[in-house]
Amino acid sequence: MSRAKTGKRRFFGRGAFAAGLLAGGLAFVLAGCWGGYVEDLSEDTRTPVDENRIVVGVSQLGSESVWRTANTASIQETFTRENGYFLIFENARQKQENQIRALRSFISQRVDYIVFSPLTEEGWDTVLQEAREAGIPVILIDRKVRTADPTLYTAWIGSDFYNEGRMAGETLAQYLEQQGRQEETVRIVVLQGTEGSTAAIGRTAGFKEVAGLHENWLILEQVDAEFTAAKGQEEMERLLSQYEDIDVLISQNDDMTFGALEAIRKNGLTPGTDGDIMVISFDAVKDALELVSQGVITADVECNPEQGQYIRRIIEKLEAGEPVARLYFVEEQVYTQENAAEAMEERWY
Ligand code: GZL
Ligand code: ZN
Repeated sequence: MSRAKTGKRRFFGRGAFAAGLLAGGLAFVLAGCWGGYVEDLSEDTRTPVDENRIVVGVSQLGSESVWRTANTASIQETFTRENGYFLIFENARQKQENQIRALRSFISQRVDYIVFSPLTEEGWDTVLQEAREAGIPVILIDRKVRTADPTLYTAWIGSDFYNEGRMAGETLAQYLEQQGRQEETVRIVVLQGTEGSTAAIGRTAGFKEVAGLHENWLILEQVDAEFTAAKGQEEMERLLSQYEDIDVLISQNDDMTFGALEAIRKNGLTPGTDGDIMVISFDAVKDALELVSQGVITADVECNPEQGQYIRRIIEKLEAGEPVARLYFVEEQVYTQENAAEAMEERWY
């Protein structure tokens, strides 16, 4: 719905917003909160939210990993004043209730668009119905919501996590074949990401599909290590104490991998393609690609966090009244010792 066409200019949102800012500022000055110094606000040079700027409310699920930080940076460098946006950015610190509260505040501020990465898939219908009643389009990024009513969001941008899981399995199979290990039992442990998150669900299912094709693969245990380095180390220490022979670690993000590598080394074992434990990871952040080029991590399945421009393109289409697809998959590939070094050059995260 383009603002010009429908005349549906959300001045109220921006107007209220600007008024709020001004009033807030005025109240702040009049209250003498600056220690008695009262600025003559009639000279106020601040530009209220320019009525042609598009107000975007973003609820980011947290800052648990290098990937997440890069995803946030991609959003913040896209929705700038120069690009014609007014960004309201909230970090939910891994709590769904903080995301729901943020979405409700975006609705009451009548933003033009709501963008969020749902921590886990369940429990969003009510707040998404409220956004629809307010006429505010919702764009999902990264993870998905499980809902019986797909019209509750306009579009989703993210990765094909199921395919990421399959790529991890297929790459592991290639390396084991090169090593002639098609017969012996291959004992595998899996560090999963946040339970109930689309990334963990998809990567687990995709890997399992490939594992099912190799009857000599034995998945000893899969455990939620919350996508963090600390939890990854803690759970890997426990797995190493519980199983005397682990051949492969599948770790669903690089942060958990960094923690797990610490645990493996502390246990006196050598991680690596030719070491005691072969490691397959996800995200392919710069520091992990370094380890891939050294053969410490055998393969790293990329998960592209740079979604800001994809979101912007969708918003611009909506502004122009053009139809948008519901699903947008970002490009990504698997990195091994063959291609990790060159990828590191342009990797900024
Ligand atoms: C994947 C994203 C995952 C990353 C982790 O798109 O949801 O969450 O793989 C992040 O690094 O914590
Ligand atoms: Zn073994």
